Order: sequence, then structure tokens, then C-alpha cells
Amino acid sequence: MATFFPGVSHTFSEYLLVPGYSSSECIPANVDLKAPLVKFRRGEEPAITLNTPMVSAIMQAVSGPRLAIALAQEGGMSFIYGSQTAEDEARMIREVKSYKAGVVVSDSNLTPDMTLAEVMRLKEQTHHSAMPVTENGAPHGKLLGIVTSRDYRPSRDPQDKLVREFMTPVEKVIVAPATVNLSEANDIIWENKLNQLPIVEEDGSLVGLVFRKDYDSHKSNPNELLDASKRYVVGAGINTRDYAERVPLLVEAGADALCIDSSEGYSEWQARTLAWIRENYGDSVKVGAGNVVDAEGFRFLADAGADFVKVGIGGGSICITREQKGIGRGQASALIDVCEARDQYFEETGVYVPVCSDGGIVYDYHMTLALAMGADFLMLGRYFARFDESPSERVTVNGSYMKEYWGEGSARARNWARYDLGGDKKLSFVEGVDSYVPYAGPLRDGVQSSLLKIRSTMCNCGALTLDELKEKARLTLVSATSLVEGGAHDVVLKETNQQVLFN
Ligand code: RVP
Repeated sequence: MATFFPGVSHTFSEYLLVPGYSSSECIPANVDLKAPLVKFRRGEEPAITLNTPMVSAIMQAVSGPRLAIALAQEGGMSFIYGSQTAEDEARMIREVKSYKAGVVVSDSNLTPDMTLAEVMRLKEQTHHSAMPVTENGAPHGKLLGIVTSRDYRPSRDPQDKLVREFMTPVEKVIVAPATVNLSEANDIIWENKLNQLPIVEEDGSLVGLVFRKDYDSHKSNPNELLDASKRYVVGAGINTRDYAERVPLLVEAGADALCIDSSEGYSEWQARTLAWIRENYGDSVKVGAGNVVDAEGFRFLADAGADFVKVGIGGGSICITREQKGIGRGQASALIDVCEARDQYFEETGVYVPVCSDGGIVYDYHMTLALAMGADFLMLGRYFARFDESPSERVTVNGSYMKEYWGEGSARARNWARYDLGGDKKLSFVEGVDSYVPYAGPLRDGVQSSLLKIRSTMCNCGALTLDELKEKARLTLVSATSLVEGGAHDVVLKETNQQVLFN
């Protein structure tokens, strides 16, 4: 006979937090939202800790380099989508890793014999206008000069004009030695009114560039998530088919963590993928797995070596898996079950495997509920798709700004590898839709407003850290009738659009 899970399967909206005692210390400014991303042993620190417990979904409409940078600036992390060639995905990782924080390794380098036409082409590809000229055109070659858009006039200068004829030669360029720190580099930049400062070794070879804009943004992002070399932290999605080719490219490009992107993770395919990574990289490559919705699935992936486990099937806003296949589980019930299994696993083995709640978060309070139910961090798709920095188009629909948002299992994304069960390399039927979501402006404003609500609710529960929230939270199921009581009711709203949706 089949197994029947006891009780009904619940979603976030069916729960509320019951406030606990808050002392005068409990103010939003004192709340710490740090969360472990990857597993660690009792008494040790995780190799990666998020400053903000949010990661962006492994989706074409969500996680490109621009969003990854904006989210890392707010302390979270993106997983660049894997439904593209491994080379393109690695290029996006490199774009994030070379973006800033201190010295940037230049990805737009010239030789003295290149032509203006080639300079223009490179500029179009990389969108970088400051291009070092090195002896061999390599990022760390001997520096001979620099080309910026002030050095040429595309409309007047001949296209075959050589770089050596219009570059600013190194003798006239202000450079700094490799021993300079970021603050000293910034002083040089300000004193000399520069936009960028090349950093060079004693033998004249180029280390990289420090940009004025980076120092400014570094100053204004106290929460940013950086690696040991002060580059933004970024992750990458992988699948269970082409990992032997894809993983090396992503690791090479500097991905800080990988995540197997699959709609259903309790499978031999995931165990094989994890085993291959452990065989080839030991524990040096961090990799999450999923998705699962119960304790059994969690234990399987934890035993198979996952660094974190993702929870959620069918709850995503664009997901129609439950309708198409009848599989899944209410996100709250799935999360509670898996978090219990994580705690038990920790008791037994001394290894803490973080749990990520993936999909189905609509309101900011859902985030706090998920964290209170035990999630270490949250993966969000629809939430991030709404911001300026997501890769999708902003369009006007019925007079309102919208952003496009489509599922990885939709006919538009055709991410067959995410739904692969070992058959043909194709999507046999769709499990996702193509949609619009209301445009929500810059990521920073949206994330900061959500975090403020989380902090404030945590204070109502008497919790100053996420661990304390997990311990102290008191949750209650609500009846369908009391849901009505939760919104504005029995009043006539002065403006019909006062009800703030999706927030
Ligand atoms: P949401 O945040 O509710 O938009 O959900 C995002 C999640 O939905 C993703 O992280 C992924 O797990 C899932 N997803 C992505 N594509 C699809 C689909 O096409 N069914 N589902």
C-alpha cells in the first residue's frame, strides 16, 4: 500500500508568527542576518557565509551578471543560470568576478598593433572603455600604455589607425605599485583626477586596474559579499548531464559555489553528479543539490555529499509541475519536515547541512516565516525578476511597467536538463509558464525594504540572529476565515490601488 503523509500539506500563507518577548536590545539595527551557505562541522565556521539570507533563482529571467553584482552588493548571492552553453555561463561568472572590489583584472586588453576598428569591436563586446595596452595583449603582460575613449574619435580617425599611434604611452600614465592598498590607490585617483589607476609589478607587468567607481561603491556597500580576493561572490547552476564538461569551466572562471538545478533531486543522477565532483575536486568545490520535499530526500542528498539542500517542488510562481504531474508538497510543510531532518542529521553526525527554501515566496513576511520554520536561506525567482538588474525586458502592459518572467520548464526557456530523467535531450512537456511581474525598480531599494521588515518582525519575536529566530519563533496555523481579518476589511478604501500587492 502507498504511504500517506499524515495531515495536510500547508503553504506559507496559512501561518502567522505569534510575537514573543522583546527586550529593549531588540531593535532592527541590532539584528544580524548572517546565514551559512555550505555545510560545516560542529564548532567550525562554514566556508561561505551569506550576509543576507537570499540567493537568486537559477533562471534565465533572473540570474545574469548584473543582478549577481547588485545582489552581492547587498550581501546575498546569485546562481547564474545553467540553461546556456558552459562557455557562456563561465563568461558570466568571469564578468562578476572581475567586476570590482579592489583591483580588477582587465578583460579588455590591446596590443600596439591592433587597429581602431578592433578597439571598437572589443569595446562593444565588453562595454569597457579603458583598455590597457600590453606587449602581448594578455591581462598581465608588460604595460605599454592605455587607451580610453578620450584617445580617439571614431567618426574622424581612420578605422585602420594603429593603437600605438593613439594610445597614451606608459611614460605618461600615472600608475601605482602592486604594494598599494585600496585606500592609497583611491587617494592617487582623487589627487590626480583619474578614472582608473593601473597597478604594475616592479618588472612593469600589469596586475590590474583600480577604478574610481569601485571605491565609491565599496564605501557605500557595507554589507557586500566578497571573496578572499575582494571579488564578489557568485554561484552557478549545473545539471546532471554535462557536469564533466561544465564544472571545470565554471570552477576555472571562479564560481564560489555550484548548485545542481533540478525540479526533482531525490535521484541517482544527483548522487552521481555529487560523486563526480568529490572524486575530482574533493571538498574544494562547494555544491548544493535538490530539490526535495521531505526528510528522506534530504538525508539522501546529505549522505551523497551535498553542501546544502534545496527544498521545494511545484511551489514556484511560474511552476505548473503540480498541475502537469501531480507531484510536489505545500512549501511550508516540506520545509518544516526537511529542517527537522537537518537538525537530526546534525545531532547524529555533527555536520550541519544548510537548507534553502526555494520558490513560492510572494510577500516579504513569507521570507520571515520560512526563516522561522528553519530555512537557512531563501531562493527567490519572481522577487528578483521584478528589479531593474534582472536580465529580462521591461515592458508596458495596460499602462503599467512590467518585467517579463518565465519558468525554466516553459516553452521559452526549454531547460530540458532540469527535468531530465535520462531520456532524449528534449523537454517532453512544459512545466512552467511565460509571464509578467510588476516592475519594482532598483534591487537595492527592494531588498533593503524587505530586510527591514524581516528585522522588525524578528525583533517582535525577540530574535537578534537567524539562529535565535529558529529557536524562539512561535507559529500558528490560521483558518481561512481569519485570513480575511489579516487584510484591510470592512472599510471602503479611498484609493482602489492602495492594496500593496507582491510586497
Ligand atoms: P518563485 O520565487 O516563486 O518565482 O520560484 C522560483 C523557483 O521556481 C525556482 O528557483 C525554481 O526552483 C522553480 N522553477 C523555475 N522554473 C520553473 C518552471 O518552469 N516550472 N520552476
